[in-house]
Amino acid sequence: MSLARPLVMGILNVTPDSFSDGGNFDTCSKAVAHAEALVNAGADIIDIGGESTRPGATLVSVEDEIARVVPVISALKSLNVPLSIDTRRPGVMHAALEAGIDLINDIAALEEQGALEAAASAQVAVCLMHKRGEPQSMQTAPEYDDVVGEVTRYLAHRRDIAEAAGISRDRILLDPGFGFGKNLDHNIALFKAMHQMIVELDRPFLIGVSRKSMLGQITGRPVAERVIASAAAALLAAQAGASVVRVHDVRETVDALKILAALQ
Ligand code: 7PJ
Repeated sequence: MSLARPLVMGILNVTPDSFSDGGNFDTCSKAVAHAEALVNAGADIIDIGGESTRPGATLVSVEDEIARVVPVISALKSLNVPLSIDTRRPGVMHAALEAGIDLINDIAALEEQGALEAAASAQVAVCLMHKRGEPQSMQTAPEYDDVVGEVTRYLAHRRDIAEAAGISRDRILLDPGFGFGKNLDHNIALFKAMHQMIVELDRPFLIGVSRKSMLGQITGRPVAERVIASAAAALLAAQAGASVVRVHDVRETVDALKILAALQ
């Protein structure tokens, strides 16, 4: 995958609505239709997630997560677009690799027992993200002495551990993890330090701020009205040197990045 221009990763949540559950045909076909729309809108990568990691989300079993994502991965192989799995569970990683995934996007930076080995067992890319605490409780008063320094050191450490486990440098992406155990001041400090962190860590960055509460806190808008704020933030991330932006609103982000490429 070339990172010569910033890539747009489209978010595909495979979480069943209300009463249907994982492996459900309706859930799968809706997800596939949404993925096709993301690709038509210009997505370079599709990020498939079967576990909600939003603040306060409830846990799903490994079996349910696999039952949700694997049929979707299999159905999307024919789209010929790189596929990413958003998971922190080694069991899900193995199943997704088997189904033909190209990138493991782990909000726990391969910390779970067996995750490093799972990722190293295949020639795929990995994204190592910083978070503090667990999604269920991480937004209750996160504290740092020096958020930029602490996140930078953590990512350097996980980068080195991944390399030592046999994942080659050119397959490693890093992510400061906006909103994962960070308050608005922390998120702003990290965003402003992004360029410096990319230079210091010497790895491509993947940035996910799409529709997140930090944008709601800045604009005062509810989640359904954060499209412009999200595209603006994706544009600024790309300008700061991010290699991949993870977004819900692909068409709008692609337009914003076209403007950046043409007018910068
Ligand atoms: C991120 C993610 C992110 C990476 C989620 C949401 C929460 N993976 N998965 N970075 N966020 N790498 O989209 O609001 O920021 S789930």
